[in-house]
Amino acid sequence: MNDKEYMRLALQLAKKGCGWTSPNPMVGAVVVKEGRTIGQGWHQRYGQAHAERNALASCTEDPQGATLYVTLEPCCHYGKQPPCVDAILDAGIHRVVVGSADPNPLVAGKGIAILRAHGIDVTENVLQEECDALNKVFFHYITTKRPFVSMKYAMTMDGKIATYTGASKWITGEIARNHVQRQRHRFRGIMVGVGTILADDPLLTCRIEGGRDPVRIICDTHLRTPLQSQVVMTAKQVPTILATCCGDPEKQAAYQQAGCRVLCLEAHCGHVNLLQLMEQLGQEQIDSILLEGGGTLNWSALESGIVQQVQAYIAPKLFGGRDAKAPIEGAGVPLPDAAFRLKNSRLEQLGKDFLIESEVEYP
Ligand code: AOF
Ligand code: ZN
Repeated sequence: MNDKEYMRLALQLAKKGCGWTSPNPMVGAVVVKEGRTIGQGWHQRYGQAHAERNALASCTEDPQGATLYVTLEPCCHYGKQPPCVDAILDAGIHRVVVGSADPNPLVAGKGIAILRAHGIDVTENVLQEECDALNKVFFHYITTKRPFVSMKYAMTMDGKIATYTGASKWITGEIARNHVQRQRHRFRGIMVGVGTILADDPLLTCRIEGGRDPVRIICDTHLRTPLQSQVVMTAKQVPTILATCCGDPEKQAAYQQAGCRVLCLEAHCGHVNLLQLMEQLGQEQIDSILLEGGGTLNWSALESGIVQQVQAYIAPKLFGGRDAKAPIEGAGVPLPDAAFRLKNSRLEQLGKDFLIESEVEYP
């Protein structure tokens, strides 16, 4: 096997941490000695041992003189864990092959510099694109301190998210809907507007076995969420945040008694200030948010510049209907030239449906 093949193995190991490592990265590592894979490890859970130490601890032979493949630059700081560079030096590793550089200001090239200063042969940027893509959430969060927001919606080929009667169950098939459930496991928060609560009374949990529920965030400027809604009724089991501009202590208390947290924020154009909300959620270690709309919140989110990615699930169906809703409403842009532009689009077929995933390109 060559460097790329070992790095591919390290990437597969890293993915096993998906959903459990946030707000830290997914990382995988492989130890290879004279062509034999003698150790493998990954970062399993936030706060626990890093991938490099797990791989070294799993070695079936003495790693002295071996090569370590790791998807992210080894750390050199004391955080919840001791520096990985120390473990690499102690183990007598001769060569380190790295996928992504670590933009964490505590590391940022210093990990690699320390290894080189100790005479270790370091090769950088092996499968860098794949390694970077794996941790796009971490890279965004560690550099901006705000959550990575993915706007997700399911629509027909004529761009409708419901029929004119408001019915939306279901637009896409089972495979696409399971894919969405996996996103709910992967993202730390899920955000909707109060309109979605009033229209659909959703639970917003992750229904895959062994999955993790995201923190539910409801943007509710005037506190109109019904106390009898499913999200409020289950707030003692699943963390639920109401983001509001309503400072009425009595109204707030009713939600708090039900187990919700109420975040009172500034207003921005008559709605919750989303940038301020993202800053607060970032401080609470929420590194990623799946934005499940509806149209009013989706537009406000785009306009506020908080959206990094769009995930459009598209069903080969047509609903028609002048009054049938579209995924993004609000005022919209006046001219095609003023469009929000998307880049690095990826297309995936999910049964009969398609997912287009793109990054938002802010000027
Ligand atoms: C991880 N897992 O496998 C690697 C990480 O607080 P700590 O000690 O867990 O350090 C977290 C930082 O360590 C993280 O932001 C990243 O820069 C670096 N590498 N982190 O959680 C790992 N290799
Ligand atoms: Zn480390």
